[in-house]
Parts: sequence; C-alpha cells; structure tokens
Amino acid sequence: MSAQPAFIGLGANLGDPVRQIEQALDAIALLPGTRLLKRSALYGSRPMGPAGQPDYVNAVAWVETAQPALQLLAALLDIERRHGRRRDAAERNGPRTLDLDLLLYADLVCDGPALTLPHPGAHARDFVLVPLAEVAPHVLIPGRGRVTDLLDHCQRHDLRVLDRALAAAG
Ligand code: PH2
Ligand code: MG
Ligand code: MG
Repeated sequence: MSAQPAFIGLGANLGDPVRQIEQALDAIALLPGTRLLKRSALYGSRPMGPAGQPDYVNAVAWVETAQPALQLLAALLDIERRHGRRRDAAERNGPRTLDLDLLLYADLVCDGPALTLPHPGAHARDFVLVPLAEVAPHVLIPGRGRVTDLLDHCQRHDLRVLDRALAAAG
C-alpha cells in the first residue's frame, strides 16, 4: 500500500504529561513504515469531562504511513499500554497517562466497533483543532469542513501553548 497521511491526537494529564507526550511522539516516529512529517507545539488545556482532574497536555502529529488504519490504531494502543495506560475501570473522559487518538486517516470515513473516522470529537474540540490547524491548516475533516473554519465554533478549554520556542520554530 502506498503511504497515506494520518493525524494523531495526543493527550495526557497524569504522571509527567509533557514527558509522556514527547516519548509518544518519538515512538510514533519509530513505527514501521511511518514518517513523522510534523508535530504541533504542546498545549495546556482544561479538562473536558469530570471535574477535579488535572489539566491536560495536548498535541497533534501528522504522519505518513504505509500501515493500514486498523494496524496503525493497534500500534497506537500498544504505545498507550507501554506508557502505563490502564483501560479497566476507567471513567469516561477521566484522567489518563497517555491517550493517542487516530483523528484522520487519508479521507477515510468509517464507523466500526474498533475505529470511527474521522474521530467523533475531533471537529468540536479546541485541544484537537488548534494543534491540528497549526500543523495542517488546509486539512479537511470529512463531513465537517475545513479545520480553520471549525475553530470558530468549537468547545473552549482555555488552551495555551506550553513551549513557545518550539511553536515559533514550527
Ligand atoms: N481527553 C479526554 C477527556 N478530556 N480534556 C482535554 N482538555 N484534553 C484531552 O485530550 C481530553 C480531555 C479523553 O480522551
Ligand atoms: Mg481522547
Ligand atoms: Mg483515546
């Protein structure tokens, strides 16, 4: 299969979130048949979901991969596990050491037991759209529109850039 573009959302709010996100970006770059084309800055964000959990660190990675979508998803879940992610008894939208969401895979639209594309929340959340627009402002979310247009109407979580030097360097 030829290489396909894909976008991955990263989030963490337990342990050492900055370190976990940086390590996950390194692990994504090392996936077989996969190139990390661009990564966003790290963003701090207020939690969506149950109150009382720590703020999140969020980022987005743009990759090109020869792995089919389900195989890429399995590889991402494996990276989550290796970073101590526990899914048993986990609260919906509760705190987590590492969350890797496959946001977009080429222009694939699917709704299956293992994978929904585009990611169902991607179009509505600033902690996804802002870093996504930073790495790829041209990108279209199938069925929703251009990422830069969606930004105007999304939920706000007090997003701020954590590493300004990196953001400036692109
Ligand atoms: N992820 C969640 C639940 N809530 N809130 C923020 N700010 N960022 C996230 O990545 C996030 C969240 C579940 O995946
Ligand atoms: Mg998520
Ligand atoms: Mg997830």
